[in-house]
Amino acid sequence: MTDPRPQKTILRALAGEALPVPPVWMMRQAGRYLPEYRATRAQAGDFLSLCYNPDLAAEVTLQPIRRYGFDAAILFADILLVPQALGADLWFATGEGPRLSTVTSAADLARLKPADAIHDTLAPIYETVKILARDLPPETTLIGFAGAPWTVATYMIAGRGTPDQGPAHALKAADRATFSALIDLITEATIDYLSMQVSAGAEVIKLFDSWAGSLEGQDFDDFALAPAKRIIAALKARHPGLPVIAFPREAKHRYEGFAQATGADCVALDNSVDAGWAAAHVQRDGCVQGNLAPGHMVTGGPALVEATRAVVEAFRGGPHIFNLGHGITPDADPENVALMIETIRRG
Ligand code: 1CP
Repeated sequence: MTDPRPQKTILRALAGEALPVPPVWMMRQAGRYLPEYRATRAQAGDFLSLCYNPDLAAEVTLQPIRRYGFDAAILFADILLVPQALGADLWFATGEGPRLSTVTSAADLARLKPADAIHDTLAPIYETVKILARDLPPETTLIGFAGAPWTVATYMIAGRGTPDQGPAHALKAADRATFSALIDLITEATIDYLSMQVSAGAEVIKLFDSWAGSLEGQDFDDFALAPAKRIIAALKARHPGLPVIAFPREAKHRYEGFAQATGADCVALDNSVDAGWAAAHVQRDGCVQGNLAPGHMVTGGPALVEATRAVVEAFRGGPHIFNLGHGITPDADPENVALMIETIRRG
C-alpha cells in the first residue's frame, strides 16, 4: 500500500504536521529585488504584459525556486486581473502603482460583466499554471491565489490603492446594497477563477485580504469572514481536500478563530502579530504561516538571524510554514534571503 499522506513539505504542514524544519516561501518572491525578474519584465515590456504572457510569467515564477529552492512557488499574476476580467480598465502608471476605472454606483456595477465571463481574459493565467505544474521540481508545491472580495473591492471603488480604504468605506456606508452586490460579484468570479487554477494544476490556494484590518465588528464578519467562508466552501466542494491559506492582513485579535470560522486550513500572519500570542491563539486551530518582518530582507545581519530563529522557535510546537509578514520589497538584498533560508534550514 502506498502512504496516503502528502509528501511535499508544504502539504504536510497544511495537513497539520509539525515538521522539524518548517517549509519556507516568501510573498512577492518573484519580484523587483531580483535582477533576473527585472530582466524578464523588461523583455515582456511592462508588468501586465508579463502577467498575460504564460511563458514569461512561468519563467519569473521559477526564478526564485532556482535561486533559493523555496518549498513553494506562487503563480505570477496579480489580484487586480479579476477586476480587469470583469470589465474594469486597469493600467499601471510608472512609479505610481495600479490605476482602475471606478465603481461607485449601481450604474457602474451594471456595466461590469457577469462572473462567468472572466475566463476569456484570464485564460493565459490558466496556461501559466499548466506550464508550472509541468516544470516545477517534484518537491515544490504550486500555490494559486486571488485577492479576497473586500480587498479587490477597495481597488475597484477607489480606482487605486488607498491608505485607509476611504472610498470603499464611504460606498459601504452610503449604498450598502450596491456595495454588497459588488462583493457578491467578486466572490462569484473569484470562486470560478480559483477553481480554474486548481483544475490547471494549482495544489494550494491563497486568498489575500490585504486590507482586512480596516474592517471592524459586523463589517469584518460580513465582508472579510463571510466571503472567505463562501469561497473556501465552494472550492472544497468542487475540489475535495484542497488546502486553502487565508491572509486577513492586520486582522489583529480577529485572527483568533478565523480558520474555524472560514474553513481555512492555514492562517497567514502579518508581522504586527506577536508570534507567541499567535502560537497560543491561532496555531491552536491548525497551521499558521509567517511572520518575519520584511524589513529584515533590507537590513540583514545578526538581527535577521535572531529574528528568523525567534519565529521558528515560537511556532515549533505545531504546523508552521515560514514566510514574511508581507511582501518582500524592491530594495531588499537577495543575499539576505539566502541568509534567512540558511538560518531556517541549518538552525
Ligand atoms: O513593477 C512590477 O514589477 C510590479 C510589482 C508587482 C508585482 C511583482 C505588482 C503590482 N504585483 C506583483 C505580483 C503579485 N501581486 C503577486 C505574485 C506572486 C508573488 O507573490 O511573487 C501577488 C501574490 C500579488 C498580490 C497583490 N497585488 C496584492 C495582495 C498582496 C499584498 O501585497 O498585500 C495586492 C494588494 C496587489 C495589488 C498590487 N499589485 C501591484 C502593486 C504595487 C500592488 C499594491 C498597490 C497598492 O495598494 O499600493
